[in-house]
Amino acid sequence: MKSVYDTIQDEIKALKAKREAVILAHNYQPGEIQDIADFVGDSLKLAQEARKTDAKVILFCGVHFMAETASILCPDKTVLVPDLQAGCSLADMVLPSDIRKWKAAHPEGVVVCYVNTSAAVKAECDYCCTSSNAEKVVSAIPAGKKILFVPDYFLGSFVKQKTGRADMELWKGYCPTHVMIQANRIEQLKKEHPEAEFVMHPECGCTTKSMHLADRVLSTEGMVRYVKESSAREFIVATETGILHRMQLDNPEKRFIPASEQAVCGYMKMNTLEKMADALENMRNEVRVPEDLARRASRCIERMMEIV
Ligand code: CIZ
Repeated sequence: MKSVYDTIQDEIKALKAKREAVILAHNYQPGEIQDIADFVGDSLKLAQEARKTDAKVILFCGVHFMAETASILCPDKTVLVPDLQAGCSLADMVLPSDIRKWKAAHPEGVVVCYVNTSAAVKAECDYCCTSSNAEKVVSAIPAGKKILFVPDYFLGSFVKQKTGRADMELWKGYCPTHVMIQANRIEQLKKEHPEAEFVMHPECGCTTKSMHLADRVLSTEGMVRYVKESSAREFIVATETGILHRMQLDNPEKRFIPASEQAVCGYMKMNTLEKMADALENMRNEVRVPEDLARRASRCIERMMEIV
């Protein structure tokens, strides 16, 4: 039987061929967008795919900073997004002027920025990282060097603990979606599903309180891999709920329980099939990072790519 999305998905496929486009979708995108994408993944995997593609146009279904990264890595491509307003509250919690002030207060330090930052912030930073490689990036920085980590406090705390880097200062930003995931609800779910494995994202505000309950603290791509390889049949998943679509498709015989039904990113869900078709049809909503800014922002991204 035809789904309600079939007609528009067929239209997008035709437009994709006409524009010689590739569609990249983040793990948190609505299921119907993931279903039509050429690649679904975390920001690192999608950045790597953007770099490899021969397509002329990249339709990036995620949030703004991700499309900026694709534009920085692929200046010869046209990067489009379904909705230019799809931003990131966490990325908005630090400005380039904040980084300059912080560096001036700690001139001996190096700045590590989470990928959830604007290109303008990345241009002020020394290293970029994602949740899948933050530990590796921080560990690659010579011991004894002071590290200023922006903007996610919880990811920073997790990495600080894992690497034992006492000389690490943390910006106090947070992801409002991951903050919806509460420690007491996780305890309750663990009691209700004693056989379930519990996988948790390091952006969760309750990471410190709930970490002792977690089988693994992982990035989205790490979670996707882990639940596939594990012999468990049930999983409690503490991250944005969009990821459950991919997990369920990959593992139809397993059960996935969101740690919070409220962990839904409003920005990620601004993208729709209709907006994708409109962007491709009218070549609308281009994200292009100006050349000078792209050159400065690419330094910390390239450093990360060399480490991982
Ligand atoms: O790197 C990403 O895509 C984000 C924002 C989270 C994750 O763990 O994949």
